[in-house]
Amino acid sequence: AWTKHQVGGFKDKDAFESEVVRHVETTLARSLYNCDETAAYSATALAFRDRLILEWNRTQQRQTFSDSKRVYYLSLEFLMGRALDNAMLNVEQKDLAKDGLAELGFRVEDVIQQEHDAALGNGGLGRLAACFLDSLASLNYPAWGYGLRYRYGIFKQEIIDGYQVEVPDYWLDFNPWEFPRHDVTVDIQFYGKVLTETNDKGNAISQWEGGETVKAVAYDVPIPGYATPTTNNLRLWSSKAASGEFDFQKFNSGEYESSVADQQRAETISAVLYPNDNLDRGKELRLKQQYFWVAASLYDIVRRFKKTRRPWREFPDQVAIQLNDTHPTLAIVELQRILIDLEGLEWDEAWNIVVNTFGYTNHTVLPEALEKWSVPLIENLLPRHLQIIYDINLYFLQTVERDFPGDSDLLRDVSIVEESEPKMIRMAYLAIVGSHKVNGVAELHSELIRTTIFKDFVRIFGPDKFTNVTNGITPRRWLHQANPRLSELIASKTGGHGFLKDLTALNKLELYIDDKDFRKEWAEIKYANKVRLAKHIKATTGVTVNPAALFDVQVKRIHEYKRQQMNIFGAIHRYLELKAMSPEQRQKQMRRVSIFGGKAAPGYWMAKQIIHLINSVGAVVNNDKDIGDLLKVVFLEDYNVSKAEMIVPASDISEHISTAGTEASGTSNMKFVLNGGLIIGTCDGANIEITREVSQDNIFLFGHLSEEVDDLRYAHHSGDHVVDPKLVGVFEEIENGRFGNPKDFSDLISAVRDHGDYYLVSDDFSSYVDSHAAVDEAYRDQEGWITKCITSVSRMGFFSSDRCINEYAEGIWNVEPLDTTKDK
Ligand code: 26Q
Repeated sequence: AWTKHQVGGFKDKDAFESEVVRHVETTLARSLYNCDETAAYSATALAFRDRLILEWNRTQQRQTFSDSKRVYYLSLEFLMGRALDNAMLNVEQKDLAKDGLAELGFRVEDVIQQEHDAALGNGGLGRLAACFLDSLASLNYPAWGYGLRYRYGIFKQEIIDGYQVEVPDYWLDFNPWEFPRHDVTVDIQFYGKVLTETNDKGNAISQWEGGETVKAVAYDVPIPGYATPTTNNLRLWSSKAASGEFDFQKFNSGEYESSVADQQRAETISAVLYPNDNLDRGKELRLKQQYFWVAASLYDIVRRFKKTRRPWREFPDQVAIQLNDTHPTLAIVELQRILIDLEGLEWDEAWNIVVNTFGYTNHTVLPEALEKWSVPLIENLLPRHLQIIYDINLYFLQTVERDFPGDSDLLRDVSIVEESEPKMIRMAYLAIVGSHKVNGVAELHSELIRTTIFKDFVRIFGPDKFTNVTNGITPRRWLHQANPRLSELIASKTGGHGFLKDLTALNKLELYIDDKDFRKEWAEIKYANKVRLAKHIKATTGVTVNPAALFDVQVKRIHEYKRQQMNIFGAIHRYLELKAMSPEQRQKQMRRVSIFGGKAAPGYWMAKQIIHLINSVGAVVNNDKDIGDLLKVVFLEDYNVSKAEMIVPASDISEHISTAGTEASGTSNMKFVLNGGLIIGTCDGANIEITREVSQDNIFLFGHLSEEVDDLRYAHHSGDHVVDPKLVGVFEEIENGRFGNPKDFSDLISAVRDHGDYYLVSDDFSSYVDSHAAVDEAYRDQEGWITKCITSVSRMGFFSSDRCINEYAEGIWNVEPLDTTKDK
């Protein structure tokens, strides 16, 4: 058994306070009299960080001595958000910090807000990686994350005259949560050529030589688990010129500028996160990032394994590596290269080790997001890797030819090398061939990859290689941290905070469904969260919204498949209907606030038009005296993790309305329901499993099913495509100039009307509008609504990322938690 101050915390409030004061006066070199909120944040963060370090060291020692199998989660994105609030809550000392800071004259909530988000990710995939780290630590799994330490995270979004403007996110000015390890470096090679010789046994030996070298420097970030001493490590690599590269020869011989240029080129590798979400564009720098990070991580993993002095065949008993999408697929090739070229293993023995080590998670079926790299690009940058990829493909196709003789269509279809001009390497196929398990992220999605994009591989490898692990979210950040009052209310009814570690305990709430005081408190919490968001909306957009109105929220990356355009068309339709009513009739309508947020990839034209349309509609609707409180449309600038923590708890209904079959899972859907909001959504991704858990009565589903999508798309091109009449009415008003220059929005309209409506906006529009009418009716009955919300929350236990991580651990990694109570 442990006591709280042993788990990374402070002995008491005074101990905390004196550490804060010490950091203000020494580390920050300031006097207490000119300590502002920024300094208070810095000192508090440093104080908590100091406490984490001790458990972090102990955890690493414990994991090394126990010699247990470790999980390595390779992700190009970790969308962590803020660390201080999370650290205080995970060591269960936020109350202590609150009291201590109050004595120093600060409010803990204000201090927390000073922190800059760690925004090393685009959206769902990056946030999933962050939730997984929280669960791995909270469940005591020996696990490391490996990623890139981008100098610039996802850009900051400003809205100027209704348009998105991107501003760089320089976040490293003061970051107490990272520890540079200048002694942990790896030299990474690029370009060069392959020399092949024959050894004494007559075997060909290949060596990759020459080229340029860049140094990878490790930066470590502690990841504290909730209410456990386990503090895992996230290792982020930063690129630097290799010694010799910033050449003193050059420097002295007057080539100062070119020597600085070499250095800058090296540092460019980890300079910036690519801001595309669900889109692959084959840029060389992106491939460099991938190899740089993969090679440094594998070197590190192999070095750690070698210290155990075990034989190579035991590598997969010690190491599980999970590939977060295809971005780290080169790790498969790199490990094979290490084993055959550097360690001298035979191909088959090496390949066996490789396949048993890796697992691959697919996050998308969208064709434009499936990664491909051109052969000439790889050949130039990584010549030896291209050879190994060709060999992997050769041996793979030989087994296919053996098992399906004469099926040349099959050989062409499953080949890792696409026979195009130029030839392309299909990274997902390489990842499948080089892994022992492939998983999708929700049931429908896993079924779709088995039956569509990867169906041939199911024939070849059999069905057992393909599996599902439905995504989850950490209830620590997405309930306890984001919605502290709701967390306390739940704790008071379920017997303490145990539900934060076993989320199925939420089902005890259903016992209180008729408890008047409980329901009242529930409603008050939701209202208070809406008031807080209303204040934020007022402060940032100037729009006054009524917290008693129904808050209708869609916050996520802007993408045509996610259909924010359908949402804003729906809002326009609502506006037109209100305008057409008599004042008496109008006053009987439900009040709504339509809230949007999300970033568009900088080069994504359609997504940017959607943002502009939302803002243009807001400018008209929000200033229309006929409408008043009945409808407001707001776009919240710079949606990110810390904003989500405020927005999610304030929603009544949230929109998860992707074209069926396109959203692999979605995870914000889970966050909203967990915080007592309901969903309007399509039968897509995890919406389907949410429906299974909370029941059909507690979710507003609409639209066509994924089985129908192909036929509908086909029909659109057969000439008789008719746009839904309500949508025609919406288009007419846009084209009349009611929301500004219609030219600004013409591509949004023609995508639906003239270009085949690929995302089925028109097909789903009337059922979407009907479903919103059902939402209004349900919300009219406030008591009925609260019952739906409580019931839903009580049934959300399945969606904890703890459940999800346990499934990976058992079904894919074969790892077990490490007992933390048996310390020496
Ligand atoms: C690829 C190549 C080059 C540059 C960028 C990329 C790239 C970057 C990010 C491709 C895809 C992504 C991100 C994908 C993503 O976030 N997918 C989401 O993953 C979530 C977690 O599984 C799911 O819930 C979402 O449904 C899925 O869209």
